[in-house]
Amino acid sequence: MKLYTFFRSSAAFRVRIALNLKGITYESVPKAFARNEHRAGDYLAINPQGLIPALDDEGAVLSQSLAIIEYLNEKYPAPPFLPATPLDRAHVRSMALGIACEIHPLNNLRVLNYLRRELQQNDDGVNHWYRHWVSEGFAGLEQQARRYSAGGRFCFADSLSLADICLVPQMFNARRFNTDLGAFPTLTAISTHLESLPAFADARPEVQPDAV
Ligand SMILES: N[C@@H](CCC(=O)N[C@@H](CS)C(=O)NCC(=O)O)C(=O)O
Repeated sequence: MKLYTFFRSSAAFRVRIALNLKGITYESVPKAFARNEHRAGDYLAINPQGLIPALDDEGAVLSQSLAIIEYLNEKYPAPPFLPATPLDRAHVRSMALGIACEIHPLNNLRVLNYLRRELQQNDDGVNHWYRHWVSEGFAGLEQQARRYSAGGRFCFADSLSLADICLVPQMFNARRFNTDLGAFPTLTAISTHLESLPAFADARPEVQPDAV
C-alpha cells in the first residue's frame, strides 16, 4: 500500500495510526504543503479532492481518512476499530465525527490561510480562531468521554476505537497551537495513554520521513 501523506497532516496521522494498528506495512509518499504539492496536477489526478491523505491499495485510490480507515477495518478485521453493537458503533462514530467534521474542517490549513490572506488576520487572530473551535469541540467530547470511557484509557468503553484514532492527532494539533487543555482532563488522560502505544507513537508527525 502507498499512503500519500504529509507529516503534519492530522487526517494522514489518523490513517498512519490505523495502518500501524493493523500491522500493515506501507510506503509513504510525502506531499509538501509548503510547495503546494497537494494542489499540483499529478496529485489531483490521484485525489481530485486535493486533500491529504489518499491511500493506494494495488491501484485502487481512496480519499477521506475516515472512509480509508473503515475500508482498512473491513478488509483487516483485527484489531476492530468499531464495537460489536449498532448502538455502540453509533456512539463511537459520533465522537470520531465530532472531531473529523466539527473541529478539523474549521481549523484546516486552507481555512487558516483564508483568514490570514483574504480576511487579513494576523497570527493572534488566526490562533484565537483555532483555539476557539478546538475548545468548543472538545467541550462536548469531554462530556461524551466522561460518559462512555470505562477507566480513562480509551474514548469508548475499555477498548480501542475509531474515536481514539481521531483524538490523538487532534490533541497534537491543539498543543501545537497552545490551546489550554485544562478543561479537558478526561481527553488529556486518554490521549496520554494512547500516545504511549507504539502504533500511535510511530505515527507521530515528528518521526515521519518528511518531518522538517
Ligand atoms: N476530511 C478529510 C480532511 C482532509 C484534509 O483536510 N487534509 C488536510 C491536511 S490534515 C489537507 O490536505 N489540507 C490541505 C489544505 O487545506 O490546503 C479527511 O478526513 O481526509
